Amino acid sequence: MIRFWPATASDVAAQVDQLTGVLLAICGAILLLVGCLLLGFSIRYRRGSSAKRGALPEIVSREVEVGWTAATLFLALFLFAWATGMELRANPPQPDAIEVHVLARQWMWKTRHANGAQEIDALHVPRGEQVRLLMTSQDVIHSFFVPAFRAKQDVLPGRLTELRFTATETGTYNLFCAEYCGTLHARMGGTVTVMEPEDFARWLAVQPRGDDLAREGAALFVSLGCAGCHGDRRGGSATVRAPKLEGVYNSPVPLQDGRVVTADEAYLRDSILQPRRDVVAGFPNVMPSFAGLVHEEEMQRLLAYLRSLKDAP
Ligand code: HEC
Ligand SMILES: [Cu+2]
Repeated sequence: MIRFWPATASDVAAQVDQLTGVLLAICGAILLLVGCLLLGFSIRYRRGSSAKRGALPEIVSREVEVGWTAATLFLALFLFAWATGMELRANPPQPDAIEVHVLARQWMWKTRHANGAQEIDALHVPRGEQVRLLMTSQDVIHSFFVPAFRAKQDVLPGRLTELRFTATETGTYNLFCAEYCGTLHARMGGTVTVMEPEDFARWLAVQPRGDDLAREGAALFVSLGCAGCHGDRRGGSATVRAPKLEGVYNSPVPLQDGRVVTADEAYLRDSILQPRRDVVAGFPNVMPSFAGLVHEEEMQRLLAYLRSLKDAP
């Protein structure tokens, strides 16, 4: 069966459809107008017809010209304001959003829930709760696209991108890669299954899993040698003066060059891969770069660990 319109399964889907419908209608009207004029003039001024030719008649006054230029300008501005406003208001971040790490590679999607449950080319989410995807790619640019949610976001190597959505209808929906990424791009897809929250909790509880992400991250933190500098000074293991990482997540960090940045995931990630870029004020620039030493899945675990570190009371 050919589907002309995807299912409507997220809280923004209906609004996006309205906008798309209006855009289609405007484009259709313009197409129709230009098409009819084209056809009409081709018939009227065909070779050999007796229609009057010669200099343009002066019927198009200046007012009309100014009028239609202004009208199309305002139409364009109106569409811009509408679309941008919708985008900005859609899915404001919620603190209790469900977080899922997504790793894209040629040609599959790996998703990982906070408790360590992993899926391949599949994602299970509860209905009615915001889902926050933290995405990165292991190779080339991909794009995470779920038409039923009207949700799409590029997934880039070496960078963390974020996509938030709230599903409103249970069911199974298509997931596509929407950025050409090589031979099997067309088959790089999967499904997103939306379940009732109770069913989702039950599903999540019975998934096979390793340790949770944060625990695995804690082990990496020691094995990679981070703890040697960032470790607990009371324990005496730290030899270099390095900032304490407890409670750093989402807090403001003053940098050497005077800027103050918020330590979100992207900042933490950059701090590990490019420590020279944002040096914390008052600390020596001695942290080595871990680029090439920490692969993306390890980075997910490290970030989960860093975020789990609460400020000691
Ligand atoms: C040789 C000592 C050393 C090692 C090893 C080290 N760091 Fe650092 N780290 C530092 C120093 C010094 C700073 C502060 C200066 C800067 O920002 O570069 C820092 C800064 C950071 C920051 C930013 C902190 C803030 O308050 O904004 C993070 C996050 C971080 N390190 C994580 C790690 C992780 C994860 C590892 C292991 C993969 C690691 N570090 C290994 C010394 C080290
Ligand atoms: Cu792809």
